[in-house]
Amino acid sequence: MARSWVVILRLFASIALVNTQCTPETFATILANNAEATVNFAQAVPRNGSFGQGSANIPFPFNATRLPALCAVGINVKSSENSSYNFGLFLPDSTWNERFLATGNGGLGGGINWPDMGTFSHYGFATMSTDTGHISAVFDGSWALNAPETVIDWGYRAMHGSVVLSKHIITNYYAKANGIKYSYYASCSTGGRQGLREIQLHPESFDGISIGAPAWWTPRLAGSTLWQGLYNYPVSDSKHIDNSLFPVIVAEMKRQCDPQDGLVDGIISDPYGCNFDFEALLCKSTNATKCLKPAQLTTLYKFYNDWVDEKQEFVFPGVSLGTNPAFLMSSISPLGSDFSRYFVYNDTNYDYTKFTYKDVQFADTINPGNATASDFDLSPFMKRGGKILKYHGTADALIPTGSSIYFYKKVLQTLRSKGVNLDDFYRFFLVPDMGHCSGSETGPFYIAAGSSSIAGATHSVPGHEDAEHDIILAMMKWVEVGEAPDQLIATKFVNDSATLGVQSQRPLCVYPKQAKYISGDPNLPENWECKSLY
Ligand SMILES: *[C@@H]1O[C@H](CO)[C@@H](O)[C@H](O)[C@H]1NC(C)=O
Ligand SMILES: *[C@@H]1O[C@H](CO)[C@@H](O)[C@H](O)[C@H]1NC(C)=O
Ligand SMILES: *[C@@H]1O[C@H](CO)[C@@H](O)[C@H](O)[C@H]1NC(C)=O
Ligand SMILES: *[C@@H]1O[C@H](CO)[C@@H](O)[C@H](O)[C@H]1NC(C)=O
Ligand SMILES: *[C@@H]1O[C@H](CO)[C@@H](O)[C@H](O)[C@H]1NC(C)=O
Ligand SMILES: *[C@@H]1O[C@H](CO)[C@@H](O)[C@H](O)[C@H]1NC(C)=O
Ligand SMILES: *[C@@H]1O[C@H](CO)[C@@H](O)[C@H](O)[C@H]1NC(C)=O
Ligand SMILES: [Ca+2]
Repeated sequence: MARSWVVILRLFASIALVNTQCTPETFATILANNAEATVNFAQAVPRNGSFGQGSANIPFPFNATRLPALCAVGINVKSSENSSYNFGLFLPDSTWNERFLATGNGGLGGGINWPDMGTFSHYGFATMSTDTGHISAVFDGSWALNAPETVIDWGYRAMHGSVVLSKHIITNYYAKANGIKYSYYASCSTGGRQGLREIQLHPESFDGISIGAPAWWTPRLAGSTLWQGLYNYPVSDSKHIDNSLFPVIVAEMKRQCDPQDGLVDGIISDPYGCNFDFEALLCKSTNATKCLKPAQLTTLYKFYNDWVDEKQEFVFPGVSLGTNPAFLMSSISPLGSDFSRYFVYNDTNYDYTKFTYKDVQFADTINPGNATASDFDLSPFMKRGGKILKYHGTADALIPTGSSIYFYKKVLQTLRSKGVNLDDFYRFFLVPDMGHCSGSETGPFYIAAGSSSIAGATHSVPGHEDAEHDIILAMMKWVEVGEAPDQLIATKFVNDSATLGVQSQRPLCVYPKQAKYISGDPNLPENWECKSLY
């Protein structure tokens, strides 16, 4: 089955033909009836060529490289009286697979994601990414100050407008009678939120989406990011945990939780099943180092547990056991403080050290840019045949893993009474030990999703370019052939370099199932099985 699938894809790739020129005039003609859209450029890129906008594209300063021969296009769209956004297209020449794939952004950043577009163009997709209406670094939210129209572009408007116009452009550019066969989306983090928001507002946009660690609950995530940083301040306080203790904390979590999942392998496969004894970190004498004092332990408790308000109401999940706390604890992340300053209070001098739950409640009422992807009734997307593959690392310090579990459960609570079986259209995979969107020291994590390119590979999983190992191919197979993935096999390459070969592979299971070790070499996927815990 897997092999014939690849053959089918190759067949599509070989029959697509372009009969239009890659020039600004071509696209100006296609957009002639759209008063808001302007062509910035159209540039032919030869096979194995590169494309990008250099350092002017702050979050994506590196060119996409080793591209298939394609046409790179830039379009500007006026979105209100005083705002506009740009989007870019990579339109493969003879290798077009008659499919469209859009990708997204990271953090609060703005810029066209040419690198991920390049990765996905290798499958044959015509790819698109938008700058969301501004140019900024991932950790910079200052652009939002008194710019409500730009915040709306970032929230959802730029993505939707870009998707609609891209489909129009692609259909006309290739001049194929049947137009686009299938439309997809793949991205992580803010990109995950953008994809979810798009299918909530416009279920018709995509046939399938691959979503990683989505930043879906915007005011809560930003608020919690700030709140978790504030636990550890001021530095002079006895509750402060110094940077030097973070490795000690992670090591103790690994020591206790790694074996509790059934196999000592340096990987905490089930952080939620770990019965962790925090007090094991307590200092045993007054002069002891590499240990915590009682006040510090209280900070740690808060950090690894859900944030609840004074009335014990849930606000946002904490990070999971095994996550390195350095990202949120060693400084106050602008992802939290900039959001309050520039999106909520419009005040550059806002004193974020006074931040409390009341500020989260206020941010909830504003919901800047209407960005929050909290329409849990995904049945319109399901009814049009849409499929969702979602993944989240269990050691994510930027976006707590629990926020994806919470989202999943909310959708379940919304749809189960309607007789829906989530597995029929929405499958969720936890990736043990993976950090934010990609990366793990020892755990297999690589599934060829967006924002996770690997050294020595243009795309996909070298040596395993099939729907069992590659989430993009799994998504296509589910949408186009109707075969859903019961598991995905994640790969760990030696030193994360595809040219050095595979170190280990392991199944990722459809939530809430978990991979359990059977016997034999634990680096081989066949020695694991996906099991229900009850
Ligand atoms: C493709 O381009 C890269 C540089 O991006 C270069 O190192 C490589 O040799 C080129 N390969 C071919 C086949 O031309
Ligand atoms: C990146 O791509 C642009 C556009 O094709 C090109 O002008 C530039 O030279 C490239 N930069 C590098 C470092 O290859
Ligand atoms: C656009 O105009 C409105 C109304 O004058 C103003 O509030 C806003 O700051 C302007 N800029 C943006 C990017 O929204
Ligand atoms: C800040 O500006 C946004 C629009 O950009 C508005 O919705 C919000 O109410 C303002 N905040 C305050 C505290 O006035
Ligand atoms: C702790 O350190 C202080 C100062 O260095 C020293 O005077 C004291 O004897 C030490 N106490 C113990 C129990 O080692
Ligand atoms: C925000 O989006 C929701 C749909 O999720 C819609 O019902 C609502 O009208 C939107 N609000 C604004 C202010 O655009
Ligand atoms: C992997 O990286 C380590 C540390 O940088 C290095 O010592 C080792 O030689 C590398 N392995 C291979 C096969 O390149
Ligand atoms: Ca383990």
